[in-house]
Amino acid sequence: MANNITFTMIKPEAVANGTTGKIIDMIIENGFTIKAMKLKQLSKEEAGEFYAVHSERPFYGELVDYMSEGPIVAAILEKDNAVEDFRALIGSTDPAEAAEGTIRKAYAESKAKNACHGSDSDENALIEANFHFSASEMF
Ligand code: IDP
Ligand code: MG
Repeated sequence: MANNITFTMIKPEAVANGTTGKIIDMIIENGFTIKAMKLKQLSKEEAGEFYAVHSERPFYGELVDYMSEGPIVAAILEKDNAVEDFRALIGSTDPAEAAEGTIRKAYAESKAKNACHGSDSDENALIEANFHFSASEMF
């Protein structure tokens, strides 16, 4: 199933401001099947580990604080070409550059608080899915 799954998080500000349902609707309307989903709050340690690839970037501390400030919705999504198609659906990191019809164009507040995560490769999708879910939580 390697190139058929991706991992997403609806980020804390989007959960807090009530857009979870709208984002899930967009995900399903665009042909993704939910294989796993849960509401959870990341500790600072978990957020730091999840985003360890960015640990040398100037925004890393801000990113770790933000991603652990409240609950997120974590999910594994299935679709042919899932990683690429989901990156297209979420849009550019900076909502000012995100295309019409994308999740970030509709719901991101800023380049930092941008509503939704999407894996950037098949390899990372599997790593991220296994970071958040045990086998018994995947359907
Ligand atoms: P992505 O989420 O579109 O893959 P990445 O470059 O992997 O973007 O960055 C991870 C996350 O870090 C972004 O989604 C955003 O929340 C945050 N981020 C990225 N660039 C900046 C920045 O320049 N300032 C503040 N936060 C940023
Ligand atoms: Mg990324």
